[in-house]
Amino acid sequence: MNHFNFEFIFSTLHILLGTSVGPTDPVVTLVEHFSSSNDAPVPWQMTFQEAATPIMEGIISLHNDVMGIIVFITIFVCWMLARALYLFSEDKNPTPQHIVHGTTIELAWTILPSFILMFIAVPSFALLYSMDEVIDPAITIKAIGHQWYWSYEYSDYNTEDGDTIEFDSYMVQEDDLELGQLRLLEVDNRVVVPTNTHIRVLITSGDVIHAWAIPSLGVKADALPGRLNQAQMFVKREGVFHGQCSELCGVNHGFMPIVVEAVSLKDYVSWVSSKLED
Ligand SMILES: [Cu+2]
Repeated sequence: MNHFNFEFIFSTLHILLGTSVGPTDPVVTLVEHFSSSNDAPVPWQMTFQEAATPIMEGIISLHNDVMGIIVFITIFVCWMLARALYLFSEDKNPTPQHIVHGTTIELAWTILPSFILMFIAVPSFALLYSMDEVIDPAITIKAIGHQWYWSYEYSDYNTEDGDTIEFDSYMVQEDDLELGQLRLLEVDNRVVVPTNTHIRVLITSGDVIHAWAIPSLGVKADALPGRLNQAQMFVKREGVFHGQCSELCGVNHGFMPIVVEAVSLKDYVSWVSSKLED
């Protein structure tokens, strides 16, 4: 697991010390931790959910690179500020200098940051344009936002009667949750996709603005009425990926989650045929 999680650390400590504190059993927490992929938020989570697409891997690695640069800049600026404050005193600096400007230093503090920005811009734009690129998709899924649920259409498949795969996806209410299902994050009809396949998602809305977003897949696109937005995903591993509507869309905005289930191509084909038979 590549994320920093307080619960995990506490559980490990409890097991080492042979103590059990709090309502959660540390052993259960630990087992859960190693047995499930981190494709949904966990308590006290500090970093990203685990990446399942090349795009999300790129986002995380760009974030890490930029964080390194931020740390360097922050330390440098704080050091200069502290030093200037410390020396701005008659005791420490009885004869102040009268310099008000200097061409060399002004050139340096203009050009140097612009180089840092260019250094960040190159990988950032490369990532941005690769996110926009839809490479010959094998499957197209249409996600339509509604107040307050999502509906999906798989228009690649048709029966002789002209039926396609269309379904609504509602949140599972708290009272109906089964053991292991996540509160506010589980839906009655999941979006099933195959792994290692280029998938295009067309995103739109039937009423107000919503947004289709799944952290682990690196997808977040607004669903606008009368407009078709496009996103792509290439899921590298099987799993259940949780997301939420990410645009304030009304009172039940927090209750229209998104669940994508990535399965093998074989399982996907049998899912499609079972859906077409319905
Ligand atoms: Cu919404």
